[in-house]
Amino acid sequence: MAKLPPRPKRPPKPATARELRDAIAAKALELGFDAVAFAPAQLSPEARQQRRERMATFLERGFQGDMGWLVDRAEQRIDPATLWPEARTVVSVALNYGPASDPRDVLQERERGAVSVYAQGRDYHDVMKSRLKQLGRFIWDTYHQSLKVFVDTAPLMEKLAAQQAGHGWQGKHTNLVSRRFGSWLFLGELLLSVELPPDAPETDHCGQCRACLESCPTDAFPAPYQLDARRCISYLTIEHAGPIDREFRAALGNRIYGCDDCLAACPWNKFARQSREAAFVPRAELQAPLLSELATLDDATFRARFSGTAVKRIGRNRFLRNVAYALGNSGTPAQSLPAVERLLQDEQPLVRGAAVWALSQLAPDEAARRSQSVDEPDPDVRAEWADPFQTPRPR
Ligand code: B12
Repeated sequence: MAKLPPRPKRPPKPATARELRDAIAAKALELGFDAVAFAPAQLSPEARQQRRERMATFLERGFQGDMGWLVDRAEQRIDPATLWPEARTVVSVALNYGPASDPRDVLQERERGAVSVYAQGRDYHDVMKSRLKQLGRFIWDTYHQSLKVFVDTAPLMEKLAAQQAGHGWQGKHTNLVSRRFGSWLFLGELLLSVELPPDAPETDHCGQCRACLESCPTDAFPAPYQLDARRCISYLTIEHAGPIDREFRAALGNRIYGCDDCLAACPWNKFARQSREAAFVPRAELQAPLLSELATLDDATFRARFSGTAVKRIGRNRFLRNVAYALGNSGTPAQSLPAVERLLQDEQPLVRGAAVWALSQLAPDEAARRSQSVDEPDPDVRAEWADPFQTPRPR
C-alpha cells in the first residue's frame, strides 16, 4: 500500500459524487489506463460467504502450492473492507498488454526460449503503481479524499474487484476476460473512503466453451474456473523455488518464464487489440532469446540484462533452471549440448540438477554412462544422476 502524500495547502474542490467519479475516470484515462470502472467496497453478506467458500476450497485442496502468502491473509483477500474498514469505493483500473501476434508461435522455435507476453516489456508492477500513485495524488490534492493504492502484491482479489466493476468476468481459465481486450489486461485498484456511483458488474460469457481448459499443457484445471497452481506452468517457472517435478518437465517445452496458452486460446481475443503502451513494447532480449546464449548468464549479466523487467524478480538461478529444462526439450543435441555441459558445471545445485535432466533427454546413452561415476557433492543433484530416466509419477 502506498503512503499518502502530505495534506495539500489548497482547499478541496467541491464536487458531487458524480462529478468526482467523472473527474477520476477522465484523469485515469489521461494517465494512460485503457479502462477505469467503479465498484462498492462493501460486500453483501452473500457475496462475502461465496468468496469465503471458494477460497476455502482452493486452500483446502492445496492449489496454492508454495504460495503460503495466499493463506496468510486469506480473510483480507476475501473482503476489501477488512483491508481498510473506511473503504467505500473500489476504483478498478486496467491496462491493455495485448500482443502484436499470437504468443504461441515461439513455441515451435525449440532452440529459443518463450517468455510470456506479460513479462516481455517493462515490469507492469512499476508501470501500474506509478500511474496509480499519480491518480491518487490528483484525487488527494484536488478533492482531499482519503485513499489507498494497490497492485498485485496487496491481499486483494483483483479479478473479482474488476468483475464487480464491470471490466469483464472471471473466465474458466480463472483470469478476467474482457469483451474489449480479451485476456490481456493488467489490473490495479485504488480504494476510496467516499461512496461513488458504481458500474454494473459484468456477467459470465464463457458459455459452453472449453478452449482454455483444453489448451493447458499440464492439465492444471481440475474444473472450469478452478486452477491448481501446482500444475500451472506460470507457477512452476516463476513461483516454485526447487526442482520442477519430472511429471511436468517435458510439458514445459521451451517456456522459460510464465505461460500464455490458456489466455491465448480464448475466442474473446478476437476483439483484443495490440497494446499502445510504450513501456510494454517487447524488449529484443525477451523475444525468443536463444537458449544457448541464456545459459551463459552469470548473476551480474542476468541482472543487467533483465533490469526493470518482471523476469529479474525470479533471480538468475531459477531462470537458468528453466533454461536447462528447455534445452532438454529442444530436440537439437548438436546445438544444445555445449550449453548443457556448461550448466552441468554450474555453481548452483538447482541449475546442475536441471542440466542432468537435459542431458538425459538429449544424449541418453551419455547420461547413463556418466551416471555410473558421478562426483557430485549435492544430494539432490546426486538423486537426479541416480536415475535420470525415472518415469513421471502418476497424478
Ligand atoms: C497468485 C497469483 C497467481 C498464481 C495463481 C493464479 C490464480 N488463478 O489465482 C499463478 C502464479 C499461477 C499466477 C499465474 C498467472 N497470473 Co497471476 N496473480 C496472482 C495474484 C497475485 C493473486 C490471485 C489470487 O488471489 N489467487 C487465489 C485464488 C483463490 O484465486 P482464483 O484463481 O481467482 O480462485 C477463484 C476461482 O477459483 C473462483 N471460483 C471457484 N469456483 C468458481 C466457479 C465460478 C462459476 C466462478 C465464476 C469462479 C469460481 O473462486 C476462487 C476464489 O475466489 C493476482 C493479483 C491479485 N492480487 O489478485 C495475479 C493476477 C491474477 N495474475 C495475473 C496474470 C497476468 C497471470 C498470468 C497470465 C501470468 C502468465 N502469463 O504467466 C498467469 C495466468 C494463469 C491463470 N490461468 O490463472 C493478472 C491477471 C489479470 C487478468 N486479466 O485477470 C493478476 C490480476 C495480476 C494483475 N495485477 O494484473 N498468478
